[in-house]
Amino acid sequence: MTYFSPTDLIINPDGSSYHLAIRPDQLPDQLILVGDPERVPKVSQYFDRIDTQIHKREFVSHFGELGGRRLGVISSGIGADNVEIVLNELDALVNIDFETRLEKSVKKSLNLIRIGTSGSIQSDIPIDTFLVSEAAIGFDNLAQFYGFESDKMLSSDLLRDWCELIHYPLPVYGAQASSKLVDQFQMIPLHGFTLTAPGFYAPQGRTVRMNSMLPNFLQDIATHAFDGHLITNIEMETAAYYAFAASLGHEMISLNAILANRQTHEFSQDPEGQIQKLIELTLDSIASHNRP
Ligand code: R1P
Ligand code: URA
Repeated sequence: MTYFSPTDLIINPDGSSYHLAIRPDQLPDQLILVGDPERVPKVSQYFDRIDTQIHKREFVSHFGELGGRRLGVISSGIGADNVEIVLNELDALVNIDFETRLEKSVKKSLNLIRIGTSGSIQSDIPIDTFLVSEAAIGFDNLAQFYGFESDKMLSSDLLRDWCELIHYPLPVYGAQASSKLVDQFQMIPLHGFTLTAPGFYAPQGRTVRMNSMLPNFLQDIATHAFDGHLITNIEMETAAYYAFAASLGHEMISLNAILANRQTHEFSQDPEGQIQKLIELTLDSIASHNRP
């Protein structure tokens, strides 16, 4: 079994993972992942009890119980680079023995649900709706460092052809959601194909005072179907979550509160209310799936 050295897998003196500061004995296997650290108490306020609260940098974790099931919520901050840290450390916490630093022979699978916000790029996907990402394409540079491997990864040949159509010069990657969790969230009628951008402004077709090198980016991705699917929405984490979860053997789904419509230029009048509704829907689903 592979051994991980103290510089490859950094463990804090209290036995917790380097950035998340979580110990293996603390981690529930049902986790909600949010971007904003301030969203963490907005989720955990619904738990029957909170037994663990941890805060390091942008990573805030609350763990507890709901309807007899242990669960937790963790914030990642913004972006795929943070997802890289979160998923590596979550996987290490369950699949590496922190005493011996050896990979465990029997692997554990986590159930991961992102509750995030996103912008629609199709005029018929309105603001103040929820959307399940069935798959996501990542424009960040993680695939240049990781050989993501899973039957959930999208075809790199098809992605290369699509990048030509949308005039995008760099390699991209893509992966699918957990089909088990897609089934669990069938009560959300809107399902789509998500683009994960490496930034909020020009990488999502927004220019404020800086011009974009790809001025037609938004129109190009909105109108050129990938493998028969039009891209529905843009955010900043989902593709990385899907690629890591698929490669490491975890179940993952990304749920989006659509706050912006980039075609009609509308933005939600009540973003916090929308996020709260999505939190309640998600926790109801987790609680009802736990009932015998
Ligand atoms: C940008 O404002 C942030 O909002 C979206 C994007 O993915 C990015 O993280 O998600 P969250 O609301 O979950 O952070
Ligand atoms: N989050 C994003 O990343 N983009 C949007 O347009 C809205 C929320």
